[in-house]
Amino acid sequence: MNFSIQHFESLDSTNKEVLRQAKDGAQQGLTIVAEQQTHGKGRLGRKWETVDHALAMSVLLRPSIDTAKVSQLSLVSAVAAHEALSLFAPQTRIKWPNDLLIDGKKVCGILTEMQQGKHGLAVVVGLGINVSEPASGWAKDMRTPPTHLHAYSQHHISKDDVLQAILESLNTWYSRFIQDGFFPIRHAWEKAHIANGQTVSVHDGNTYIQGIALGLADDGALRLLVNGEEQRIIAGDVSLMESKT
Ligand code: BT5
Repeated sequence: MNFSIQHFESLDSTNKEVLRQAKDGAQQGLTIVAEQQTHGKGRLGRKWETVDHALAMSVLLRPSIDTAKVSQLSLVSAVAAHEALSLFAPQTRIKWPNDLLIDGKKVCGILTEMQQGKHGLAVVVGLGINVSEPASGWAKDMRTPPTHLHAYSQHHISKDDVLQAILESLNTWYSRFIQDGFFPIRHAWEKAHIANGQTVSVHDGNTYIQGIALGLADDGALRLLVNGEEQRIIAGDVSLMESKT
């Protein structure tokens, strides 16, 4: 994939900018990076804080896949981000579906969105990565305690180093997904998952379900053992019971 990178000082949201340009026919590989986001988006309508020294980036993909499989691209992105961030902090782990944690603290969040238009299917993968300690401090009400890459590295890390590492890994794992399907992604994801075999609590917006995380189903759902029976979780937030993340 050829990445065409555009840098902005400030945007509402890098995901929104990619979707705007996709509507006008932008090609796969368009990458939007912003220093600031006034309306950074999390999943399920939540807010993403683009603190200073953070990387906010979004990449446009135009896969020829069934829209039912688009959610698998979130897991492809998590595997790619895991590989890239592990270069700087080898302890990085994935928490379902696509949070990246170090020592149980959140260093990166991923939001995948899609749009159908006259130029076909557009999928945007947006990543927010905390690179260094924000001078302004963190918001108080984060659901999972936040952290940054520099806390785990002896070396200086520039935002551009992180951007390049993410794009390289995304290219590798996206190509693998397009050529070989979800199987290799599932395998890599499970190896990097923080909670396999651990008791977790899943909040689906209404209720909390407690069970043992078994791994991923073929379609990317979380397999959870609840009272001896396997359940599939399609959407929700996972907390590890042991570490309360
Ligand atoms: C996510 O949502 O983690 C997806 C975040 C994706 C952000 C990127 S930045 C580039 C691109 N453009 C966008 O507009 N979005 C994407 P979720 O799992 O819903 O987590 C959101 C929650 O994470 C918030 O409710 C906070 O508790 C917490 N949070 C917000 N900012 C954070 C930060 N900088 N570091 C750690 N946690 C944060």
